[in-house]
Amino acid sequence: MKKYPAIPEERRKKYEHIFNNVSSAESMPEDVVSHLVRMQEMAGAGIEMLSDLNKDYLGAFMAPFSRDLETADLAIIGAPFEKSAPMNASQRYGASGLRDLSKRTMGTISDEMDIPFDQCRIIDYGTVDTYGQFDLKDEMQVLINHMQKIVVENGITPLTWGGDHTISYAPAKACADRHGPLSIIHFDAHFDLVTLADFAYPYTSGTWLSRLFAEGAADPERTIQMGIRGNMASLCMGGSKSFGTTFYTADEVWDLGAQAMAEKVLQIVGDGPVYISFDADCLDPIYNSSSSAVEPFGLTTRQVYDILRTVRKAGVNLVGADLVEYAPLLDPTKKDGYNLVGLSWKILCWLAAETARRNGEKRQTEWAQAFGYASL
Ligand SMILES: [Mn+2]
Repeated sequence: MKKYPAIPEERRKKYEHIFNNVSSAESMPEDVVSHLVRMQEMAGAGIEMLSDLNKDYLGAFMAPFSRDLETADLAIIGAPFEKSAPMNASQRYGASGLRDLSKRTMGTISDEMDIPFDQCRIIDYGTVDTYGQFDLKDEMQVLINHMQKIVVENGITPLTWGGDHTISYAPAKACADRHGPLSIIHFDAHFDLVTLADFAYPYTSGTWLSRLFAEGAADPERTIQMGIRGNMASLCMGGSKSFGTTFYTADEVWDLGAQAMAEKVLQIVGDGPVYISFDADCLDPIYNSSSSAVEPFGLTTRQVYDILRTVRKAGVNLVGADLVEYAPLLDPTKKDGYNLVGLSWKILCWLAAETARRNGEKRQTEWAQAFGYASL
């Protein structure tokens, strides 16, 4: 049988040379290379540092675990809270589930994003243990105390993983105490504007936002809610009318398109401190059904990301963010978790850049632990 002609020897030799001698780093962007070189200098070992092989000693997105708040600028914090979810669906494992998946994602740095670990000193604060408090409000008080220490006393930017939506009150209140009344960019199927006249309990997943308004910690006139739909929406629309928030139903977000939606967001939020609260149930069940309040006809991860990156490019003063309501036991394929981890990474990159801007300088994350050899 006649074979197709061989690759000319000169070219084949070149490929052989590349295979044996040329590092992938030679064709990578300079900032990515310097980041990898810096990690290698901390005893890293190539590709192994990017995998999550036995990396329990590293935190979210491979950030170092630390509670040394004096040497940190940005903290990823787990808040494992689910007493207020309509059905306890396993939101208490949300943060640890996302942390685990975050260590398996690779190569999501895009042209628009700087490497967050080269922007500021990032730590994974770990998961705040609020259990052992039988009363929900005592459980919240534990989280509030941690957030006050992290954000108010130490000036650290928080990225918080829930937990059900109740938890958002604690980091948002702390951000407001530090930066002044917040503008909230709120993605949710629900308004979360329950009042004490509706339900006389101090902290619930439906009360976090209305409580922030009542305390002057967030401004309804600078708050925009997107993805609203479902039966509970019509029930709670009164809260939006009373407080005066701007909201867009999921249908309206679809009709407008991400670009036009982002422009509306920019008009509403203005130049004040901005906080993003992302309830996973804003997404269509195709993208997330691992919540306790699943609503069809929702947003796509692409829509949410496009809205956020357009707002980011325009420039707002982002001071904190949370992603809540992920219930990993309802996510056997981990698809929903990866969607949320992907959005978390984009928001982390954004928060890191904003933190560097507020610091007036770039600071590099340091890893006390050696990469590569310690765990294998
Ligand atoms: Mn919510």
